[in-house]
Amino acid sequence: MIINMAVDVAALKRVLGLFVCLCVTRTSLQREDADGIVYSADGKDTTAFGSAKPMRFLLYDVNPGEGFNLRRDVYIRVANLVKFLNEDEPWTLVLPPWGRLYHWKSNIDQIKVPWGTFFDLESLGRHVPVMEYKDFIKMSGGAVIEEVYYLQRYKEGWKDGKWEERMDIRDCLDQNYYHKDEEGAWRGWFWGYEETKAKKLQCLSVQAQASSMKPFLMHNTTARSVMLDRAEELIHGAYSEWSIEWWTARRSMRFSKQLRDIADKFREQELDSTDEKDRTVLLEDWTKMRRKHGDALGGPYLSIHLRRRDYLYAHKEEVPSLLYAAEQIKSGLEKHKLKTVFVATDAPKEEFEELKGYLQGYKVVKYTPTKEVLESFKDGGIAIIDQWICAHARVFIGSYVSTFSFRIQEEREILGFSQDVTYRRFCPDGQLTCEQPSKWVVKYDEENQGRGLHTEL
Ligand SMILES: Nc1nc2c(ncn2[C@@H]2O[C@H](COP(=O)(O)OP(=O)(O)OP(=O)(O)O)[C@@H](O)[C@H]2O)c(=O)[nH]1
Ligand SMILES: *[C@@H]1O[C@H](CO)[C@@H](O)[C@H](O)[C@H]1NC(C)=O
Repeated sequence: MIINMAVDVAALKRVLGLFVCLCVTRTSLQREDADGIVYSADGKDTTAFGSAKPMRFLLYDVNPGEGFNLRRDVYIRVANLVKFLNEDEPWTLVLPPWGRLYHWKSNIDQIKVPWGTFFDLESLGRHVPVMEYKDFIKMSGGAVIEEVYYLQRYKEGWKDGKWEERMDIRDCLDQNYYHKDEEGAWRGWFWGYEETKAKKLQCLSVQAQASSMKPFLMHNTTARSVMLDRAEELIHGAYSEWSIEWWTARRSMRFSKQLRDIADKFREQELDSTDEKDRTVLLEDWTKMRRKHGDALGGPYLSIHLRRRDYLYAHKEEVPSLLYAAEQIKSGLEKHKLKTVFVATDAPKEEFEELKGYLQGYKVVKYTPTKEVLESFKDGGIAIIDQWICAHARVFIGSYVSTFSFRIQEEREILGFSQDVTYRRFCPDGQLTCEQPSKWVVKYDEENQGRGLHTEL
């Protein structure tokens, strides 16, 4: 049994809670005789409920059609729900294994991928207590989830054409995702873990922000493990009201050390870019990190995210030809007196070669993984390496409304780049200017040293 702890000494008022929670966690772990790992920074403020309440587990899943980068946004909503729950009850977020993603086309095994492959669990744990699904199985003594709520829309749509918060148990609109086995247990995808079953399944029609699930989870169910499927149905709530919570959870989503190391080594070898020179040195503990616009300089290269493939059809009007993309790259390089461009793209090899052909006289760099790296870190890991390298460039140009580009912009915002070298995108052919991405400003929760939610529900 290992409990991973990183205590923030500044949060003295939480020290008592820390010990209480440690006891809770330890007893439940020992009782189950399991070696499950809970990543948790401070055990949350458990003083209010002492050791009386046992740990509960929240699991979730997302519509199978959603891509990697949107899923990361859904995590933020669910993590903040767990953060809220922990103000009153100890809950651990069970991380849904990755797999079966539409864009992950490399011919390798990519299901049941744990979160630790992509993200730094200790960093996630500084926001809310988290654990991998396989540890949940060990800890709860089997792959059994007590209750699944399948979130869905309202059959009749919005009431009077207006969106308003509501949730009701309703008949399931879509029966295809789960079925009952001979013993009466519910079976479904469950991230590829075939042995997993649920004791109870209900459909819940929701129009709600994630935090509104808190009273339901506290008062309408006593199950120790609850799964919310189709969690993307929950929304964040208005940005004006929720931006601090959003950014706090976002900052906790550090990439795994292994992936950062691979990308950093590539930066150093191919792009003459190191954190010291680029002024992008990170503190291991993100809760202590505060950076201002302009603090980061970035490596001596321009980076681009050029989304192709399905984007050519989905956003025909907004995607430039390769030739016109090259024109924009050149003008960016010249403006910033750079000679090197790093290209992140989902384009086939021929398209990359064509683009390179238009950029003679410049150094055009792309990251190509070795077979071992691809096998260990999968398509998701390669995407993260690309994102991390893009995030450290002196200037970044992204693709129109791509969540892949958005995640890079956020990373740059956290690193402290000035906004005019981050929030830029490729314009379609013939347009010298076009509508640029909206600028988001990283927010810190000063009262709580960035450790989470401060508003009362
Ligand atoms: N390695 C790598 N993969 C990419 C790149 N661009 C797109 N992809 C792949 O294509 C997927 C794009 O979809 P996502 O961004 O995940 O998901 P999405 O929500 O559909 O995002 P967009 O379609 O870009 O808005 C990524 O997850 C990657 O698998 C890139 O520059 N590098
Ligand atoms: C939760 O319980 C309350 C109180 O019994 C009830 O009014 C409410 O409808 C329940 N919520 C749902 C979604 O069933």
